[in-house]
Amino acid sequence: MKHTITLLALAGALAAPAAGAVDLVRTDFDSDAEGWRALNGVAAQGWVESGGDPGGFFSALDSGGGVVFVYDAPAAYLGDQSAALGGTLSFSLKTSTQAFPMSNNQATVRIIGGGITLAAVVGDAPGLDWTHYTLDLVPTSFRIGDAGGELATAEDLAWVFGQVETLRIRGEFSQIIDRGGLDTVVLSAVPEPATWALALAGVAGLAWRRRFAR
Ligand SMILES: [Ca+2]
Repeated sequence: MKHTITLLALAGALAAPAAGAVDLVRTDFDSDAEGWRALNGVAAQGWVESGGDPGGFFSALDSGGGVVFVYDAPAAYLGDQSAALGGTLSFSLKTSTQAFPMSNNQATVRIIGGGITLAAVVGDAPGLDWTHYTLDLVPTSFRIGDAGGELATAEDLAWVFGQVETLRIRGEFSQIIDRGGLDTVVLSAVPEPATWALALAGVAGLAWRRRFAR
């Protein structure tokens, strides 16, 4: 019975939603663009003081050239981000129009490093008000190259997250000229699997001793 109770308690702890999550890099756009910029067919871009999710946010206006514009992350998100493996990348997006939607078969997030591009489609297109997205940084979230590529492996993720050169979030979702917004970008880590493995081994060991000490 003790085993059952212990394992149920442990299962509950494992299922808890990232209780020990730690922000590794975070952008709230409180006072400026914090190094973010928009690329690929952008007519205008910049920091907006209010109306974000919450507070300030970053905004970009499509130039209408038929190229999907993206938000390009600053240096704080680049380099060795191995600590984020198994964690999440979350962010908020909004758009000015949902007319003439583009197909959603393009990656929402692209993370590039060491010659490999990890591409992830995260949910549906954003709404006219803020839509929050959370991308789990695990192999099943990513495909290689583009949204239609092969599934990424744990090795692919370890390789790319050890040397991130580019991190981009899609900003454009309509075929007509649209204005997009980005806010509250957070790269977070959860307690490492090794920690959980040790905890599990410890509990199992304890249960074993109890069982045979009688
Ligand atoms: Ca904000």
